Amino acid sequence: MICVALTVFAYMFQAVITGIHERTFIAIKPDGVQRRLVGEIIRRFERKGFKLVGMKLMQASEKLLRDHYIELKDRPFYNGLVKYMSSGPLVAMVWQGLDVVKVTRAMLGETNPADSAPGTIRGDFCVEVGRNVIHGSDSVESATREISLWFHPEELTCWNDCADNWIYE
Ligand code: D4T
Repeated sequence: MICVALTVFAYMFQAVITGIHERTFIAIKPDGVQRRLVGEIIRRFERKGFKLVGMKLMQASEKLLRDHYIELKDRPFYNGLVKYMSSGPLVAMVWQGLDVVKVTRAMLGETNPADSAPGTIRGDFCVEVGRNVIHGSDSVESATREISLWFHPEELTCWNDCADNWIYE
């Protein structure tokens, strides 16, 4: 019930929610889907202890991607990035948990896979910045914006996690 109220509140007021209800937007990019990395990536977040509250396989429109990457619109790679991201299906997800934005960014690795440590997703599964397999929101504010861009409130599911007492003290 609290979770549903927080979801509606976050959508109505673009409110930033932290603590164990913090959420982030993660997308397995078209190269991640084509390379059959979906199961491996989801497994990592699940085993960490985060909770999946939204997921869909979709081919995103150029319009959605232009909005998503609006801050990069003046960068030389922007058009190529939008084309690649719209070129095939991706998996859009919302994950929830304590410090989920910061922790999932660490699990992703650096934007450039060459700078990503082994053990991170980009460090383990890719080599070039333009095919870096996964996106994750870089701040709680970006997460709020991105979740409302990619998901309708009713597409997010609040569910009781029976492992909560073993993940949080
Ligand atoms: P995303 O947003 O995909 O999680 O990436 P980051 O948050 O780690 O990095 P970003 O916003 O700076 O870049 C977005 C996206 O653009 C691609 N890119 C980036 C690229 O193709 N060429 C480049 O030179 C850079 C810097 C990769 C990620």
